[in-house]
Amino acid sequence: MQTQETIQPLKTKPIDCLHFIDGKYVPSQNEKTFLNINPATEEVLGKVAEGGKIEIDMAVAAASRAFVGPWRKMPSADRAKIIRRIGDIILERKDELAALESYDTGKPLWLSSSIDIPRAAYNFHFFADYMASLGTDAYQMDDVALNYSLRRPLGVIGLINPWNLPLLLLTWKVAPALAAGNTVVIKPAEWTPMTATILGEICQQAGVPDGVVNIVHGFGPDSAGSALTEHPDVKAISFTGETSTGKAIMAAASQTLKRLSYELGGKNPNIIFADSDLDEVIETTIKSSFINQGEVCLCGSRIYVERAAYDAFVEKFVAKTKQMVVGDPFDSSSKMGALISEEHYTRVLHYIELAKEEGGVIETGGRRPAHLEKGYFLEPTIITNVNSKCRVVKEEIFGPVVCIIPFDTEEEVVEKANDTHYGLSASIWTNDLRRAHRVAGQIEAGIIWVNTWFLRDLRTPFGGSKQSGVGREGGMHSFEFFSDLTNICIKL
Ligand code: NAD
Ligand code: 6OD
Repeated sequence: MQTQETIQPLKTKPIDCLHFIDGKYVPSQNEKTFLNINPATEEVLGKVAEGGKIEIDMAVAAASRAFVGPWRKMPSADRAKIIRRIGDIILERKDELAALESYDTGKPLWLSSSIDIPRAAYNFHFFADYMASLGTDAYQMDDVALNYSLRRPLGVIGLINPWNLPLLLLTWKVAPALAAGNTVVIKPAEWTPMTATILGEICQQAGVPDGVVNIVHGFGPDSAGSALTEHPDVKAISFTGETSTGKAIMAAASQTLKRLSYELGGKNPNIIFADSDLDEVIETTIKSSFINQGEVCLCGSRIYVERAAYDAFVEKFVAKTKQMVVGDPFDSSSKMGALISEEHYTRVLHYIELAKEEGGVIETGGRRPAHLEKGYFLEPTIITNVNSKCRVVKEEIFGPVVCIIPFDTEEEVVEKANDTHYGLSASIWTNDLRRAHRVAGQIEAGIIWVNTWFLRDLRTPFGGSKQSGVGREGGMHSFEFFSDLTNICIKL
C-alpha cells in the first residue's frame, strides 16, 4: 500500500474528456462542452463533452448491439479473464489514475493512491473471481419434476455515479454488471469525469469488445442522466447519489418499469459506550469523520458518546482534530484536501452557520484555513450542544462536519440513532459483547460495524435501509441485481 512518504513526483497532467461510445472517443454532436474545475485551485482542469439525449441514444444503441454480439456469446472463463485484466491495467496505471482522481475531487493523493485506485482494481479482480463460483438453484419434486434456474444477463444497464469516490464507486457497478454478461452505459458525475474517461481506454486495452462499455458525460436533470433513466432499451439503473435524486430517477424510470438499485445518502451514528478503548475510538473516529473531507456516504456524522466518557472524548477528539493538516492534495503532509465544488462548499458553510443559529458550539473548525486563500478548503469541524431537533443533526451535510451528543442509557441512544429517515450505516463501540449484539440488532441501518468502521468484505450485502437505499450490492447480491433468473420445470 502506498503511504504518504512514498508518493512519487507527479507527472500526470489533467485531460479533456470526450464520451466513449462504441469503442471510440467522440465529442457531443453539437460540440457542446462544460469546464472541469480543480476544487483545490479553482482553476480550469479541462473541457468535458456535454452529452444529452442524442449521445445517450447512440450509447444505448451501441450497447444493445454489443449485448447480442460477442460479449454475451463469449465463454464465461474468457469474460472473466478480460475483467481481471481491467483490474491489472488499473494497477499498472495507478499513479496516473490517482493523480487524475485527486485533481478532480480535491482529495489527497495518498488517499487516491492507497484506497480509491487499488480498490477500483480489486472490484474487477473480485467480481471476475466471484463469477467463476456462481451456481443456481435446483429443486426436485420427488419423481414428478425437476426445477432448475438459469441465470441470464439483463441487457443494457445504466450506471449513474456520484463524485466522492469516482472510480471506486463506478467500478463497484461496472465489474459485476459486466461479469453477469450485461453491457453498460455510464453517466459519471459531472464534477469528476477524468478517471471514468480513462476507464474506456482501459477496457479496450483489456479486450472488452466495442460497445460493451460506453461513457456519456453530462448533467443529471434534463440532460444525459435523465435521458438514460427514461430510455426504453435500458433494462436497469444502478444509481449512487443523493436520496432526492433517487426519488426523481424512480419517477422517471417507472414509465419503463426499470429494475433499480440505489445507494443513497446517510446521516450515520457512531455510538460510543464508556467501556470502549478511547484511544482506538478516537483514531477511527477521526477517519470516520474527516477522511475524504467527510465526503463519504458512510461517514459517521452523529457521534453519540455515553456521558461517563463524554468530556474525555470531546477533549481528546478536539485536540487530535486540531492537528489535522488541511491543504494541497498533492502535498504529502495534507490529511484533508478541498471540498468538491464552490456550490457544495457554500452549502456546507451554510450548515455551520445554521448550527450556530441552532445554539451549537463550534469546538474547532468552521472556517477556511487561514493559510489557504483559494480552493474549497474547510477546517475539520466539531459541533456540540445540539440535539435531535436541530437540522444539523437531522440532515446530511456531506462534509467535514460532525456533531457530538451525550447519552445516558442504551435505550435512549438506540432511539436517537434511529430517529432519522436515513439508515445507511452505524458504528458501535463497546467491549461488552452482549451489548454489542443487542444494540447492533436494534439499529435501523444496512451496514453496522462494531469496534471498527468501513472494513469491507466485498461478499457482504452493501446498501442502506429506509431512505438510504433500495436493494443491496456486493457478492451474490450484485449478481442478483445484474441478472435475471428463469425457472425451468421438467416433468420427469
Ligand atoms: P447526486 O444525486 O447529486 O448526483 C449523482 C449522480 O446523479 C450524478 O451523476 C448526477 O449527474 C446524476 N443525476 C442528478 N440528477 C439526476 C436525474 N434527475 N436523473 C438522472 N441522473 C441524475 O449526488 P452527488 O452529489 O454526486 O453525491 C453525493 C451524494 O451521494 C450524497 O448524498 C451521498 O451520501 C451519496 N452517496 C451514497 C453512497 C452509498 O453507497 N450509499 C455512496 C456515495 C455517495
Ligand atoms: O465500499 C464500497 O463498496 C462502497 N460502495 C462504498 C461507498 C462509499 C460511499 O461514499
